[in-house]
Amino acid sequence: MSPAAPPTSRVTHRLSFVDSHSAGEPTRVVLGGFPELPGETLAQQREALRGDFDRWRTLVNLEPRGNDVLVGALLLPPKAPDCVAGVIYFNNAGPLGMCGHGTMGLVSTLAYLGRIGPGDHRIDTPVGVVTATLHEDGRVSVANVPAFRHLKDVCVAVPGLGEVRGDVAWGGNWFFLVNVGERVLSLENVAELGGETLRIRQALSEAGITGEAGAEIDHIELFSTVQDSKGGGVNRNFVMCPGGAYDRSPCGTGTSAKLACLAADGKLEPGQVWRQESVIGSVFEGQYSLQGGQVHPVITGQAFITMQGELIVQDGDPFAWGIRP
Ligand code: PYC
Repeated sequence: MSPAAPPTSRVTHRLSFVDSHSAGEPTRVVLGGFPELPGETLAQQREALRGDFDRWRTLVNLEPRGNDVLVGALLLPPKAPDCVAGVIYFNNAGPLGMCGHGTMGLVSTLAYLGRIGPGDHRIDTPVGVVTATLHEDGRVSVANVPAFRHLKDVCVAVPGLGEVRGDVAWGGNWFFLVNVGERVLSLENVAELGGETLRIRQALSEAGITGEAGAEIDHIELFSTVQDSKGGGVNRNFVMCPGGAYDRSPCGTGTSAKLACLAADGKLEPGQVWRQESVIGSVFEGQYSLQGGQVHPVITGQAFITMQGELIVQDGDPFAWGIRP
């Protein structure tokens, strides 16, 4: 009997990566090994990823190498001038527009690799250029794309919940933001919150309620304000992401959408700091400036590197491209 081929001879692909988490939400930056995506713009390249190259997304993000919470960040040459990097974000459901926590992870990864230092860095994304500032203490501020409220106080009938009211807002992704008053948003009730937000999303879709130009509202954000022992207000959120996993961080694009709603209601002045807690108690700070009447959010948080290595594909692995339906 001839001996089995040594495992290394069966390796067909190697993808180098660095993992991090930002306020608890993981990001996997793919540095190399991904095939070239066709397209003149990052938006076109994102559509190529959604189409013919989708199995590369599932290889990176899905089990057995990834999980439902993980956000992938494919590092690419930028298309826009003066950018330090281009990036396409994606999760277990498909490509994302922008990703706030992912940008903190990307910037911290580039710093960890010694490719950038403290200062301002322009990053090209499929929804526009964002500027991220790496601070001396390791925190990252992301000057996001302009955010705005599209619809106020929309009512949707949700099975088991009755009429749910919320605002539709853009913060780099589309959000439906629901005020749940003083309800406790915590790790103890994430299963219940997850079920409710998925039902809200389904109800919005069935009712034909969308973002601008019929865009799907794929993120649902519940928010509460609870008084702390000193009489101050603690702002928490629970954000359901497109693939059915909740955001462990306060969600950079979700916090941006929230700032747009606060600005539209006259509840937050330009430059005023908004502390947004996540359902796990981690914090992003947000503030905005008004430029030409548009809300320009800046979200600050910190990412930590957790892992570095290679994703390996071996010939004959039935789950090489992820565990998919
Ligand atoms: O931080 O913007 C964000 C985000 C989007 C999805 C998960 N996190």
